[in-house]
Amino acid sequence: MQGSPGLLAHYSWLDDSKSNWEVLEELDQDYGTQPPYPQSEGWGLDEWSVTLTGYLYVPHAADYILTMTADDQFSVWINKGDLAMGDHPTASPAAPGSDWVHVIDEPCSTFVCEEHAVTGTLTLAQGWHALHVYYYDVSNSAAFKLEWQTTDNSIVPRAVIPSRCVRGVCSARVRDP
Ligand SMILES: [Ca+2]
Repeated sequence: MQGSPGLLAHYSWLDDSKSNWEVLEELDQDYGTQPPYPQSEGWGLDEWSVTLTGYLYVPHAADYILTMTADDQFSVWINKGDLAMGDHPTASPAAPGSDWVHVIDEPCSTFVCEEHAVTGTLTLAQGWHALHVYYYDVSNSAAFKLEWQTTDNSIVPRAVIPSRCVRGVCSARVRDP
């Protein structure tokens, strides 16, 4: 898989009133009460999102537990089969026949949620898998962390997914779910 370590991050405030793209290496981010980019550049404190897309390298075929710790709204999808990035998940659950698995889904039905962990488990083959992560800050502080481990903790111990195991891609079809 070519490209730099990290995932392609699309930051958006108020439906792309402001937006920016960058490669995000660390899947453990704490923005405090600030927006991802300076308020002096027009970014608001709240109601911003980041969509991370790219590929995840799975080192061993195994059952994996993913844990996302964040506030407000977040989701994680993994494609168990198709490596094409054209068919991003657009709904929950993914369309019938799709290989996208909605591993983690936190819609934060109370509007604003305190930071908390949500886990999902799935079986993955060794190799690259398309990955799609969505985070939305409604208000207050903003942070997210994405960890993995195998159910047999001796194979892949719980840790933040390392940047060397993810690759971003450039795609005009990347959209918020
Ligand atoms: Ca928040």
